[in-house]
Amino acid sequence: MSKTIIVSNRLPVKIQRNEKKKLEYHSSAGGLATGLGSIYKQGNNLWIGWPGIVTNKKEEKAEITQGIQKESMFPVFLTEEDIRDFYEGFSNETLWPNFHYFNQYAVYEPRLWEAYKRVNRKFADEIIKKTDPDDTLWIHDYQLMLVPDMIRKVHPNVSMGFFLHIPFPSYEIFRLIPWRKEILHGVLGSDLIGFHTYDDMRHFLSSVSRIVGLSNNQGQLVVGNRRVMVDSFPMGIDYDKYAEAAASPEALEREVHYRISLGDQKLILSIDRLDYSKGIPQRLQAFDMFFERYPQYRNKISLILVVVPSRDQVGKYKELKEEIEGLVGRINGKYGKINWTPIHFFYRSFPLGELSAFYRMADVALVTPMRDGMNLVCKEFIASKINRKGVLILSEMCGASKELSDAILINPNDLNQIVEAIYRALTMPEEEQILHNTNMQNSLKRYNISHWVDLFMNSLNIIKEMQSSMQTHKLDDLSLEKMLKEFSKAEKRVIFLDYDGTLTGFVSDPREAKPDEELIDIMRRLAKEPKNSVVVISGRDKDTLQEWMGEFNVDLIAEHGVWTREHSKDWKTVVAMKNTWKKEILPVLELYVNRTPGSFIEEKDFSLVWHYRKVETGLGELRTRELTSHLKYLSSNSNLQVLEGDMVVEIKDREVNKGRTALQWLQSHEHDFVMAIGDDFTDEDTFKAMPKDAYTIKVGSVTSAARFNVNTYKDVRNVLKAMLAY
Ligand code: GDG
Repeated sequence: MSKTIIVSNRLPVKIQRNEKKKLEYHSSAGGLATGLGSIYKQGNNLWIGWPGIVTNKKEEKAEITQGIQKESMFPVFLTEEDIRDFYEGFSNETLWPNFHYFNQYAVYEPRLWEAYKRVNRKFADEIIKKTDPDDTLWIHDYQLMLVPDMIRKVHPNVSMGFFLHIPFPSYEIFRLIPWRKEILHGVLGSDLIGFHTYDDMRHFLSSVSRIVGLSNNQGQLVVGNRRVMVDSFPMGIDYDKYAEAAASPEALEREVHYRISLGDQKLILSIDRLDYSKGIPQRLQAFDMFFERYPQYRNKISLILVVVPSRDQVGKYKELKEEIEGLVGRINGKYGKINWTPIHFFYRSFPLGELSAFYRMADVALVTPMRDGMNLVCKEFIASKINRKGVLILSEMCGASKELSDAILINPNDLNQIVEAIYRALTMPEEEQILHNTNMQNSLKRYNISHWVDLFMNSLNIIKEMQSSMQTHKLDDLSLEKMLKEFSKAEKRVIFLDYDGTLTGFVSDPREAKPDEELIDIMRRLAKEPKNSVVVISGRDKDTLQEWMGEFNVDLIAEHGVWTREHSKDWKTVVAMKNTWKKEILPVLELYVNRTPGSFIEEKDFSLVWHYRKVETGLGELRTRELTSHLKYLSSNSNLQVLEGDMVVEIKDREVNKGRTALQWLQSHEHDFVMAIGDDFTDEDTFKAMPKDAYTIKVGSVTSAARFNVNTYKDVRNVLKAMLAY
């Protein structure tokens, strides 16, 4: 039976040695662990990761392996050196700052990169040992970005998802990493790549396009012969858990207890892990400014500042801790009174019961990260508001801000705005608070953690089904053999061949795509055989086609079916064609050439083509969108068709297409074997026009009307060579 394996750097378990040096296990109640509990605890499913304890002793490793086995976990053991160079090093000193736009803190050291590769390999090796070919894997986060490709190399068909919990930066930031290409290739080993927000996904796709050279179609990429889907899945929380904890007698009891010490002051809550991405010093500065600007609130409000210890072995984090302590001391010293403390500072973590009492009591939550992939604290605060009173101030740099638009959204760099947001929050009428919180609660209830898990897993299934439905199209050895047999028995064989992308690869200057020696040899031998009728059917102009293919005994169809030429006869047009429309369209295309360096116009007898293969990546795509909508507007009442091809936009008469001309050709020639090969959407018309039993072959692995597909023009040449040799 197939199983599901979750993989993350850290397992959801805490292992400690007690006074008697015996190991104690505490399971973690983090959001991810709760959400994924529905998966990894079922049947023979597993969670693989580091158990959070360093040991070199064989017996202890065996004990831990056994100890967590009953919790469906399997350990990957890391050494002190791994933790230092892979975890604290490359993960937290290279990827974390770069991905959070703190590039000034990022270290780019080859030694750390080597450790990252080494430990990713260590994870991959352990995962591979546990994986069967039909299993499903879900790999989590920035520490393990190379793992998917490492696994894919061993298990080409395994179903594998990857989710990034932190932001994916814009290309301009990501490109700074010397190993950017390897990192992207690593992640692209997955079938489904998930991010918290659409912006993260957009940034990732733009890096893939610029660095790896793969463009996407609505988030789908074709990597080798595999289709990969990229999408956003905003992570939710275990809503009921927080709502129930806040409503529990324990939380109420704690609130009463705290209130006795605090009196009736209003409370502002701030909870984060110690991290520079969370904007804690900026938040404190804004708090200071607030008391300057609104002195009437001195004595009346307090900030509960919870900072959860994290990574405090890393230099930048130590400095941050000292900075926060300094600021808290200064503010408390400046405004504090015997009976009033402006900031209650806790550098530790609290059990859920206490955390929940804080959420419950707070009038305002101040969540102002400089960058945050999602941020769950703000969602937990809203879920804990049983009476729906309370105000959330939220940084627009958090993924959560995309969902929680009912919060007071602020730019964390604008301290003035934070100060005014605090004032607005403290003075917001209760009805308004209830209205906003009701909206946010409804959304958080619906998009909760189990919804997130289901959505991701369903999408992974969909992409796998899509891949397998495409696989049935692959021209495998069996189908090839069958085709060759039919071909050899036939007496009147018709072979339609598209040119660019089918018989040759793409080059940046279309005039340079001349046939090479191998192709010349194939064409000559194919055409020489009297049983074969070869028709080259292309979008090229007739002169180029004649120059390149005229010497062979083949028929030609040029300009997507405008012109036909039976061997050694004259060119003729299929229908009476007009090209007066060109006068009107040409100046429009020229306007776009003027605005887009590197683009150029190709004029054919009955069509016009705007080429952008040499244009800066991104700009070409942008102009294409503008140009096509402009042209579609201009041609709405005419019989013109605007086609987007591979780095081209083509405008032609709607009446003409390859399919129509190919069909006419076929009707006037006898045949007992038909084959058609092509690579782009214009060839789809040819495929559709062919008889049902024809061998239609698409070059590339995208959905097509063709019966079969092959990967590249090289495979096409191999098929033709096999026909010649049969
Ligand atoms: C990363 C991304 C993304 C905090 N203090 C205590 C405590 N917590 C819990 C909170 C919350 C979690 O820690 C923090 O989660 P965040 O999402 O806010 O931030 P990161 O740790 O940076 O998480 C982030 C997340 O991954 C998920 O994808 O949202 O953007 O950076 O659940 O409740 N829990 C307890 N005591 C505390 O004192 N028990």
